[in-house]
Amino acid sequence: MALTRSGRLRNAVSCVSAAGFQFTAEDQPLFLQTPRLATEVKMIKFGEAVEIVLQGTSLGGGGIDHPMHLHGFSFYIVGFGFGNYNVTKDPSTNYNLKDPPYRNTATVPRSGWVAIRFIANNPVVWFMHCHFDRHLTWGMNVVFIVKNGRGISQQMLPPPPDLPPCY
Ligand SMILES: [Cu+2]
Repeated sequence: MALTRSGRLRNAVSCVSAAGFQFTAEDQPLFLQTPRLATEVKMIKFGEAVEIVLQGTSLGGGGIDHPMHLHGFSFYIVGFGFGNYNVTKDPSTNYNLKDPPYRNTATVPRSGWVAIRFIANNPVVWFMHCHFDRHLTWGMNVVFIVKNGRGISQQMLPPPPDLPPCY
């Protein structure tokens, strides 16, 4: 599964598409069967409008649907489709901006994609992951760090004074 975000990261997806990578092709390069060990953290400014497109792939024999859950926010499911997400076509043809569902979990269809949107107004570290535990352990997850805003109510609370220290 590939993850993108509007702005810079959406442009990154355009680059991938321009290179001709087919996320849902029958045959994928063998090296993609082995995930790369990494710490994936995306920084988000407080109050930023975030759009994430979750792209399903054909890795692992075509895969299955993935229930992707985001902690800390509910989001609008603004679009979905099958095959590769097309950054120039899909927002105008496969998005529902009139009455999108409001959820905290969205199913990425097998060999398809889903687009979600939320306002990052809850500063702290948040986890987004596939709700199949097996997939979670395989690395189908990401961490978002929503930065503090300027207002006092837009910032993470400090630790309580009686919080035990780490040793
Ligand atoms: Cu999954």
